Amino acid sequence: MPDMTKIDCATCSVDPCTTEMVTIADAMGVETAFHRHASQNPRCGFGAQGLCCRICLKGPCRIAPTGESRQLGVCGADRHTIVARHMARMMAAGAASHSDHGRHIALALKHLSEGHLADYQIRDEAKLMSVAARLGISTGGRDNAAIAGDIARISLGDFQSQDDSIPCSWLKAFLPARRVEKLAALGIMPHNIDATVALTMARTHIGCDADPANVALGGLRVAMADLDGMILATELSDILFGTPAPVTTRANLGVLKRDAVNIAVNGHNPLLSEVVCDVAAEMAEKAVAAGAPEGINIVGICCTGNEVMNRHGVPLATNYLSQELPILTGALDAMVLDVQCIMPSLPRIAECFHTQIITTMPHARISGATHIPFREEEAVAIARRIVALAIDAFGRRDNAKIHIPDLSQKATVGFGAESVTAALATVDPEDPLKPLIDAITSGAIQGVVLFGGCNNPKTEQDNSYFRIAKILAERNVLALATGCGAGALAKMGMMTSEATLEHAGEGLKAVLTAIGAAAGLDGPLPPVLHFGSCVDNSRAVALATALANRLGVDLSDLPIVVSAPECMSEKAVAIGTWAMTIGVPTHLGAVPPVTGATVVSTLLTETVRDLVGGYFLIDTDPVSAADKLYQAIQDRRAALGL
Ligand code: SF4
Ligand code: WCC
Ligand code: FE2
Repeated sequence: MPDMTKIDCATCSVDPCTTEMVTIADAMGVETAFHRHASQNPRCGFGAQGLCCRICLKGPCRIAPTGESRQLGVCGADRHTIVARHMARMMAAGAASHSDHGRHIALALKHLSEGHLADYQIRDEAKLMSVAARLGISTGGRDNAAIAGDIARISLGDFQSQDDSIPCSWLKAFLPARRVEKLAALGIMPHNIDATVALTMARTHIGCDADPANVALGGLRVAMADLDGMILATELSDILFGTPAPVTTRANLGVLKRDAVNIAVNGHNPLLSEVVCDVAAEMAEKAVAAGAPEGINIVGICCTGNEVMNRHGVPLATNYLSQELPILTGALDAMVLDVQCIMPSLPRIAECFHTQIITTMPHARISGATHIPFREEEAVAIARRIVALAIDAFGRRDNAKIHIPDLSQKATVGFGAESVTAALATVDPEDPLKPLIDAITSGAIQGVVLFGGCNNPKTEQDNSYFRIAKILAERNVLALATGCGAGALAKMGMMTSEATLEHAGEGLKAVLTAIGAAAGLDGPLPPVLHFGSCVDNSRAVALATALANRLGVDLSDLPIVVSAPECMSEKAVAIGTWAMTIGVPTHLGAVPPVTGATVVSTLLTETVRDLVGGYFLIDTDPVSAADKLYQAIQDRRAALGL
């Protein structure tokens, strides 16, 4: 590839498989995200501060962050308005993405309930019943299809209601009542996901909402719509595919097998990957006949990976930033893509190898990839075609090019509100949350941190997750993790009993050991519990809400914090914003484009605290970020009198 910027990858990642493979890519002249990152430097200072407006064709307008000259865009918008509009649009894009995924699952559940989807079943009847109870749907004497139909109808209602005095059903059913009332009083409880996304686009059009605080509040409202879409995506996926329970698997590129047909599933939506997993089991003999004695090996990347990892123990190959690298092993036969966080460069890299890159969704195509349109009505037949393509590709492997790093870490995954409650119930069946509350009250557990968000090459891949997690574990803070943060911590060996023994402080270690023993596990629970994909951040909200309701407090009173040390996507911006809006101090380790506007940056890091209880902590240094997160936990403990 021409004009490739050569890099020294010694510090591009703390993941040894990444540095090994990027070094090989560099030597081969194959450009990866790490190379492209280097070639983008230096970045434009206006854009980095959020001061480049491209909302209308009079622009782009670039505004000086200080001084008297060029203070306004052509239309008269000042830097605060420009920054606020840009951030609100990022939140809207995040909400649109998560809720597009949620809508897809809700429509699948609707069609299943109508008898149109022969290839899917309701695999988790207990979850169906608990969701029905939560949404106020009667279940007595009714069949599962009818109940599922009502659940789908209420879920799709969150995309349709035109009465803006009634909050979205899932938020109302899911959050503590006092949080719902508080946000409704502030005008930041959405009534309809799609309408809220559309309103955010409308209000940020040239010449509309120019009050930066008002625009930002609109951003909080659309971020809450993002949460609604995530909750329903997660809960309905559990009904269709099962609620995760603890399972031990492995993470990192060493999960690829020389003697198997390796298929990676990458993206977010489990509707396709679940069926690919089932079909692969059935087609193993065909792979053996094609010369792969170990059959078919499905591995995950990014959040589709997290979904099948947590539900079925499918090993995780890697997370977002290193998604190109499995191709470079020369042993990946196909990568099956659905939606979101998929690098458009994958087919270019695959050109140098035999790997089939397969796109499947009508709104997520990549030139150079093989497109096999996915339809739920024919899911099994389509999955069989995909697996057959992978088996064919296996026959075209060049064995001389195979280089699989000899490294993967054990990871016990499959957590969520249900499985944590089940594990706690082995200690106290009468009152499952009591052991956790007792541990927090006594200080054995100081608080809980949720790691979420992406990889961002502006910092060493996975490093901040690992460092913050270790520091907080030593200080007896229990960690949950989702998305690419979970991928990072799984790859770094933080999801094992051994990690508890090595890194947890005495109090945390004792609690995790007691629960592990009561639950009949081999050892202590891990210090970092894998809570699933990005949409599964709602699982952490479910657990926090259960704790808040049990204690009779609001979410903003709990000693819980969120950390997104490598946030990158618009979805991560939306997630971080709703986390802060439901009352949680939220750390961002990549600086969002707000620094050019003091009105917006002060609002999001300070003023908003008085309104909703949560706030953003922006810090690129993992050690001081860990200190700030710990201090935020201590502030909450002190306010609770602990
Ligand atoms: Fe410039 Fe205003 Fe148009 Fe933005 S909306 S590009 S500031 S004229
Ligand atoms: Ni969620 Fe971030 Fe990964 Fe994509 S998959 S990269 S938004 S954390
Ligand atoms: Fe994700």
